[in-house]
Amino acid sequence: MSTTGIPHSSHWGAFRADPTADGVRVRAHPDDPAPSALLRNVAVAATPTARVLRPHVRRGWWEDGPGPDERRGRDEFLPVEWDELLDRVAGEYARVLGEHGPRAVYAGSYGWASAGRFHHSQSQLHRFSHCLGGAVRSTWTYSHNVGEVLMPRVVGSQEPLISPTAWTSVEAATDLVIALGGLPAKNSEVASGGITRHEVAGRLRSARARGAEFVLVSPLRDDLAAELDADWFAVVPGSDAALLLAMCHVLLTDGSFDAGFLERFTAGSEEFLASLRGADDGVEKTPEWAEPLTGIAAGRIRDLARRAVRGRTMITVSWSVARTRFGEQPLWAAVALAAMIGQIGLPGGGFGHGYASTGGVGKRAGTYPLPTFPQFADPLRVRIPVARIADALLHPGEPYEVDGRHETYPHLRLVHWAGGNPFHHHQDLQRLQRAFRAAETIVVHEPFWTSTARHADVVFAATTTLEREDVGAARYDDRLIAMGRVHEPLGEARDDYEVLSGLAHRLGAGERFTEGRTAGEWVEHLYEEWRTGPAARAGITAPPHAEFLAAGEFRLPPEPREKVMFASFRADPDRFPLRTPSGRIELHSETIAGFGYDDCPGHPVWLAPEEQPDEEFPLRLVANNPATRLHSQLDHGATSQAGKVAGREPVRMHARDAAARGLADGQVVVLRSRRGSCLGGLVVSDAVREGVVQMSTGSWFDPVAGAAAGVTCGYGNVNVLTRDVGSSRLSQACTGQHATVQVSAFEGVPPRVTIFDQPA
Ligand SMILES: Nc1nc2c(c(=O)[nH]1)N[C@H]1C(S)=C(S)[C@@H](COP(=O)(O)OP(=O)(O)OC[C@H]3O[C@@H](n4cnc5c(=O)[nH]c(N)nc54)[C@H](O)[C@@H]3O)O[C@H]1N2
Ligand SMILES: Nc1nc2c(c(=O)[nH]1)N[C@H]1C(S)=C(S)[C@@H](COP(=O)(O)OP(=O)(O)OC[C@H]3O[C@@H](n4cnc5c(=O)[nH]c(N)nc54)[C@H](O)[C@@H]3O)O[C@H]1N2
Ligand SMILES: [Mo]
Repeated sequence: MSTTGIPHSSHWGAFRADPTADGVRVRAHPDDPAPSALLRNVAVAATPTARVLRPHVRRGWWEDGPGPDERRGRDEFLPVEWDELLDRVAGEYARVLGEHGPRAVYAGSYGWASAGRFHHSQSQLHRFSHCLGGAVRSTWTYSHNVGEVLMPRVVGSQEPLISPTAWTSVEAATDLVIALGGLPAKNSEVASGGITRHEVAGRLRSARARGAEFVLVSPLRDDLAAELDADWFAVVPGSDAALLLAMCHVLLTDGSFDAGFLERFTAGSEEFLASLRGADDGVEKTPEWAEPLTGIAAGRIRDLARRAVRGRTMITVSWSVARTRFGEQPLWAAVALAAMIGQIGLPGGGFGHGYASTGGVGKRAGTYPLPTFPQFADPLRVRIPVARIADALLHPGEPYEVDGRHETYPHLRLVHWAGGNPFHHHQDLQRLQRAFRAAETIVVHEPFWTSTARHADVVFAATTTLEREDVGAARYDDRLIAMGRVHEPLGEARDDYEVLSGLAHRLGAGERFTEGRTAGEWVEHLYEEWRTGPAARAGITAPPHAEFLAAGEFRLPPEPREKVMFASFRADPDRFPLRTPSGRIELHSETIAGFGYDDCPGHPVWLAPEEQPDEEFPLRLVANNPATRLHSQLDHGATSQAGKVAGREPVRMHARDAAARGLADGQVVVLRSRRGSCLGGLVVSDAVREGVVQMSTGSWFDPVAGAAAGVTCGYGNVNVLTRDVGSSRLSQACTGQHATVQVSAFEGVPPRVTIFDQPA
């Protein structure tokens, strides 16, 4: 690379860093056409603020030993010596494994941690537990759990969410983009594992310049860039399935749907079309039926359906639309609508799930192998759906259903988390507190005093990515980045690898876990293994490690072809059938129907979420991903802090809703739901549909400031409000995107935010 600085990478962009007297200076990668403002959050990681500088234990656990404990989350923390603590934790592992076996250990450890192929906390922890006979793990993601379960049943794979038709194809060929949940610029700033070039905004702009038109279906107007001149359908949150079914009904009654496509490429279209006519419930799914549900005038729904069959149409459903109660329905209904339009498998047409939900989706096919840290096989193979963690901790031994199976929650006694923040990502945080208090030991690796660290018994002080070397690479990016160490570890922080090595040695698995390599040796080894093995076999000529380091990065060759999802299926469905029972797109699934779930029947239907606005909680909350940070990461960083209002997480509301409550822009407000309450800083905005409030995730859960203010969280963690219930028995997915709430003025002096202080 031509410019100076230490190459490094993050989920929100590759960058160069220079150590300075008081921290680090960060600059975007020179080839990035649209660097993310999130880069300005990075510098704070190099300061002691909110850092775990030494290993700590909770006093009650240290003195009284493991066990369910009501003090968890409010007890004192003691700094301890590394060796003493590793001995104690190894002893606790030996106890739990000896008395109860690996089914008593939970090492799912969901979370995004940091970029880098070796120091990936979750991979590290999984390898560690696989060396010890396994542990209960989680399956699927908070991001797109519904798609992970439903898409294989409907179209035979996860392609619509992993690698849909390429952006380049949309840019070149799409006439109309219908974006449910939008294509928010904020989300495409992030891509798991790292991203060198942020291209989504540019692709959308050039599609628009060519003449493509955009329809935004979302309660928020800014889910699509203003420059795209979108037609805004300010839909009622959670009603997309009704909108889509009504559009299907219009095509059916107009006779303008592609009957030949349904015949040749789908299964179950008869049942689905009959259901539109009311075969299931006697109700015709007309635009007039959908109007009161969606808040969209019947005439506009009818026009949109007719526009959709006029040219090449791409329907995209953001991941958020499925991160809801009955979230299977809008996604399946979108597939059905795209099938009726008949353009699946054509350039720029059909559907996708999650365009712009990250910067990676649709970027490239990601077919090349990447350097990979081996985790070994999981000897236990017991998994719980990722968002059912509190259920599992609170209901050991109890049955639950998922994807057609009857399962039982294991009794989890030892919980081990590295690289995730469940007290950010999970719903109904007071319930999660009860769940954590039911465990016997909670071990957390964290660079920062997050709320999860504060609810643990053992807090291992972890290094940040800036404090170590790694190789950066991601499925949707075309660079390998030689991530360099930017500064020495703060305090006594250690790499997750070093901590786990210490535990593994004490438990007799040290040699297997480390294979005798230091972290630095591993990084070089992963690169060289990749270079001489899978990369060479894929025809990639990468330089030896020393040259890679000197260059700072390596650029992968361009992908061989532009991707159009299901193009070969369309060309010859008998030779290239989908991996569904029928080999076709299943508009009605006998398999799913056979499960007998009333919360997810055999074809897409309209199901109204149980929690509807009422007198007590009249507003619909949209709890989306934040614009100013990645989840909860670096919430104390410059960009995140600049976005706060009155020192709290902003909550946006329409002017008429604010006026009805006598609320003014900039004031501190209280949000309440059936689960809990938090403070927020009010922003009055006409970009929000009336009756909706929007508050992003990721402000750290601050129960101390909450207690001072008489609320659950005094800073603005939206997950004290959300409901901890699965999407349906099919996917059991996170439904954190929605809740019903009330908002009122906060009376009195807002409490000081304490969550970035060192704990007592
Ligand atoms: N209400 C609601 N809730 C949601 C969502 C929503 O839409 N609405 N979205 C959900 C989604 S999609 C997701 S993906 C989740 C995200 O949830 P998480 O991925 O759990 O959130 P992060 O804040 O990214 O947590 C990562 C943690 O890893 C730590 N970390 C970083 N690097 C390292 C490291 O090297 N070692 C160690 N030990 N730790 C490290 C960070 O400090 C941070 O605390 O949230 C979910 N929660
Ligand atoms: N800046 C930033 N980018 C991120 C992340 C981050 O934390 N910060 N997180 C990353 C991760 S892990 C993920 S999984 C993705 C998440 O990607 P998404 O799930 O797509 O993102 P969200 O921001 O949760 O939601 C997108 C929009 O959906 C709209 N929406 C909500 N409910 C409804 C509804 O019922 N109907 C319709 N039509 N629209 C609705 C909201 O207005 C919201 O702004 O983002 C990734 N990108
Ligand atoms: Mo996510």
